[in-house]
Amino acid sequence: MAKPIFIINGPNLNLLGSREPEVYGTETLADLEQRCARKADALGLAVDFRQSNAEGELVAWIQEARSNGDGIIVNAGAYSHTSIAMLDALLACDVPVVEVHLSNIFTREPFRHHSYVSAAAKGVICGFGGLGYELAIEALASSISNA
Ligand code: CA2
Repeated sequence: MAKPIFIINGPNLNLLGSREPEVYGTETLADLEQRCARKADALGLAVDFRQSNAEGELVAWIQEARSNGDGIIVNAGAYSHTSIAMLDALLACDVPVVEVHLSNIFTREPFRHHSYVSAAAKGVICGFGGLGYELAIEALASSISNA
């Protein structure tokens, strides 16, 4: 039976839409969730969309997705650049992982240019705002149907 795609969002993404629209756009996290649900529905998939500011909770959700999900989309926020714990949890997953960032991390400060998460990802999408989440769902849909 098909399992949902886990969409895991990290720290401060709950603030989307409230500040820095020139970097992160004007969509709120709730808007993003709705956008993902609509895209997944059109592709016959289900999504489980979550956000946490706590690294341990994010690790626990990745572990949950190992058995209860068909794939993972992860925007680890600032933990992308620091969290070996999230990397290890993702490396332990057999399901495909797509990393997403709203902004283009490579045109920003040098400390954002490296992401630990990328080493566990099948692919990385950044710089397309909320559209990046839809592209990630499409990419996973094709990985899942070819599995
Ligand atoms: O571009 C992305 O999606 C990021 O993952 C967003 C993170 C940032 O640390 C990464 O380098 C790139 C930050 C998310 C914080 O989002 C806010 C949105 C509005 C107001 C304040 C923070």
